[in-house]
Amino acid sequence: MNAPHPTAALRAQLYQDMDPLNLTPLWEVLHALVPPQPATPCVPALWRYQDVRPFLMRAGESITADEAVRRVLILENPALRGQSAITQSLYAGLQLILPGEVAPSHRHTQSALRFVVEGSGAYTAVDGERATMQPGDFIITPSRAWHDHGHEGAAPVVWLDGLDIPMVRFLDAGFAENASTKSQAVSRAQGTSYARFGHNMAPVRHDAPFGATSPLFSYPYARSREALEHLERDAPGDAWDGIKLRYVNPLTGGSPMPTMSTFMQKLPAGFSGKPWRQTDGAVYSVAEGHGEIAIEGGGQSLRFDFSPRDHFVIPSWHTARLSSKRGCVLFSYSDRPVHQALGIHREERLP
Ligand code: GTQ
Repeated sequence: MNAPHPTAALRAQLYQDMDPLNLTPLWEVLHALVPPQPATPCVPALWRYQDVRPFLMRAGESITADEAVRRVLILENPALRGQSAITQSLYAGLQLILPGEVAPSHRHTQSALRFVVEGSGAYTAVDGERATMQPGDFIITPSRAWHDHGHEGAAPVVWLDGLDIPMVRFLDAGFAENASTKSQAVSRAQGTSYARFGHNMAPVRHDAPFGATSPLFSYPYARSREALEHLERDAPGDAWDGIKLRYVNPLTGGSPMPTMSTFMQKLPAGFSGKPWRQTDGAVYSVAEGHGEIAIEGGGQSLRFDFSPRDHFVIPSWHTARLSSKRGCVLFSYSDRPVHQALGIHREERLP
């Protein structure tokens, strides 16, 4: 029997002796800390709406919007259970509001986006102005803006909530407060923000009312879809994305929120896209039609067929490829503006 290697014993003793001082050797973890390429713990996942909807409706029978404050089922990445996260930086949930309900007014540091999945007639009120929701509308709740949701229509309304909750938690920078009234007072007519900022024009004397966030807090589906249809007819599509547009803050041309980019794309009938990968993990909501997403990464290769109102996530630096036999429309969001602000965004379009 050989004695333990003297250096091994020396090291083991070092680790043990310094441990109470909360000291640990870099050389044991360096490779994992500075990986040769992104090594996300996240995995690809798909939530079929037909599977999720019954649980949303049961949530509707189990708790009121008022009691829940926000009646939401969180879409948790299967590899991040318990963390309320769909990627390391992003949160996603499906929120249900029933006729006559109010989700009471509050505000927080976290930015939120809504993408309307089912039903119409609910509204989000932001800073004194209501935006009525139709399926496919993209709505913003800026950081620190008071917001409440209500529903004066006749059938359940469900929307996707996309928030930067994990990012703000990582930075330990979040503040929140509840309003003293359930519904904020309406101080501006519906459509005022759209008239001011939604027509490639802006008030001559304005300050950005929400700082770095878009002053346009509702982007109606009818307008986005019209643009995509027009481009599908009259302009060449992209071999990776089909016809894809990014939503912009009209005052800056940048992303609508400082922490999240949002996109809408149309895959023409018969589209078979080329593969790509990007550092920003992305969450998708299927607005219309059917298609297929193939995702490779982390030693796994998966394919999901998707249908309207389904949701799926493509983790960072996973290779993905979209296709659709009969055409479809997809909404998506990611943390791209943060990658870009830090100068670390990377995208690879593969042949
Ligand atoms: O509507 O304000 O899904 O604060 C999670 C946190 C929705 C909201 C969520 C929130 C909200």
